[in-house]
Amino acid sequence: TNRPIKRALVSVFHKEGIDVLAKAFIAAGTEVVSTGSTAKRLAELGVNVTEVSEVTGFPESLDGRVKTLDPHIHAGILADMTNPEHVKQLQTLGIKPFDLVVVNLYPFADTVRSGANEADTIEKIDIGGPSMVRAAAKNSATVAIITDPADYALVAKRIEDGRGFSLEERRWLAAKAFAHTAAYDATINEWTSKQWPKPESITADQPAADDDIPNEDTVFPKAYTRTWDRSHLLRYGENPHQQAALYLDPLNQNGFAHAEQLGGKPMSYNNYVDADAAWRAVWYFAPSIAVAVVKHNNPCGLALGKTVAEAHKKAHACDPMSAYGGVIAANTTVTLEMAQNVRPIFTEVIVAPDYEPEALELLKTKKKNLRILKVAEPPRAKQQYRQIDGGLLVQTTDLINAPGDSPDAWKLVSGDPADADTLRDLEFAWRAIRCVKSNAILIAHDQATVGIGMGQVNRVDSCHLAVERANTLADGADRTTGSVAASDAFFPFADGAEYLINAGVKAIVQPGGSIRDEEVFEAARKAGITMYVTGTRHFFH
Ligand code: 93A
Repeated sequence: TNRPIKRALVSVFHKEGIDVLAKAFIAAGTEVVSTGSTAKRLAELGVNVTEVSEVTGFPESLDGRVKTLDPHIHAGILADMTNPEHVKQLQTLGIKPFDLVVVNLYPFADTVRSGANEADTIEKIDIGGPSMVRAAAKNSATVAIITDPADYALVAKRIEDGRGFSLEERRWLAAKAFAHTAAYDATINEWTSKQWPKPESITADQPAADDDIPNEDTVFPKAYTRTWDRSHLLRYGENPHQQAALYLDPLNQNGFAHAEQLGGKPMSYNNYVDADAAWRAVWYFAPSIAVAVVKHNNPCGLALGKTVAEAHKKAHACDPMSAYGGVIAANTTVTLEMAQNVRPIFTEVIVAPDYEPEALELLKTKKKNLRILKVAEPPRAKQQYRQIDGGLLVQTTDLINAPGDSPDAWKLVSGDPADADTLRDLEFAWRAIRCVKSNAILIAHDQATVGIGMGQVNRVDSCHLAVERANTLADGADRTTGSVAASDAFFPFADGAEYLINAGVKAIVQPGGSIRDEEVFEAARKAGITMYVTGTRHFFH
């Protein structure tokens, strides 16, 4: 089934690497047909090349929009040379078949990324290229299609040794080519759907949508299918026996995954997971100055401060034992003072929008293994994806200002209205709870966490854990009395709330909504503590 490569069609945007092909074409005496600047480059490299316009008898026109879109080209690609009827027709039409097509598409994503204007971006939507790629991939019975410059060396070898490709190999190349054009179109689709939203005039003339159906434009997983650029292989995945790689979103180049690394060892898979969680956590508090310390995707300390150094000190004090080997994120420039405080603490990653030069210098020279990341922009991903076997779950991200986040929207269900300081702590706790894995209970004091109970399969265990952490970690000092508590979802029974009350918290904020709400409120009233319900929960699984 091997078909030697006698005639090739080459049309590539990026010309890098085609010298390898040129050498092979020359050595094997391959007949080469090519578009404008590709032909020019191949000729410079000594290839005896025929211009597409010579084959079509039609000039490249409309600013290059019409180059290869011509039956003289497409019949040559699509003729199945194992079919005698096709062979006969080509002869009658005076068209010669291709054995190989090499295409490298207009760089659409790069053009968007460069900030080009709309007209220039549209011009970089390749039409002729994908048509050739899809035609050649469809006709893998007789044509080999190359879209990946990484395959140039392979194809050069097969041209030179005269073997060409087997049917199996051509089919594999075709599958790769279809994946390439599908991802290319998905990227265009994502850009156009952002650029050209549905006009009011269409909405007005469409029948009313069923309220139960979520807004498709918001949740449809376009971003998942677009061209993600592989950045690099990671040493391993979550465990050393798992393989892993980092892929970058070409349309969100300022996101966390594109962080600039200013020092330290290469990032690992788990470093990325934890640092991303820490980075998201601190932005729930902007414009206040916030620092998060994260371990295993959960905060072991989160705090606000008048300075970033103070915020870090408070966050670290929540659970100094767990902070060992953690990830630190700040939502403002890391100062020298903070860097000095971080220095003695074993830390895997630090991430921030920027660093004072002396702070960076200190961290780089005194903590050689510390991975130092600088990220250009706060998180802005609007959708979250989770793979399940055989499918994909998509949801819009938990909003920074969800309904019920502001104390103005809370309902007092027990005790006196909180004074200003208590309310400030309650609001802090309510904001912080959303980055703690459910079931989450968080005890806070002075805009800092003092005890966090996370990831338990019942709420009362999370209450126990939060109280225990608050007190034992402070060397037995009582950090719960006079603190406030938040619960990410309602208390199904009064037991959890009672446990917190007995430990001494003075106020609790929780969503409410349990059928036993009254029992829970009653427990708070009996103890005379303040309880607010928000009406909105912040599960995080
Ligand atoms: O504008 S196009 O969509 N119209 C075409 O007919 C066409 N044929 C090839 N773009 C077209 N191409 C693209 O031109 C190829 O995909 C490749 O990226 C580029 C190569 O052109 P040149 O050889 O002039 O650099």
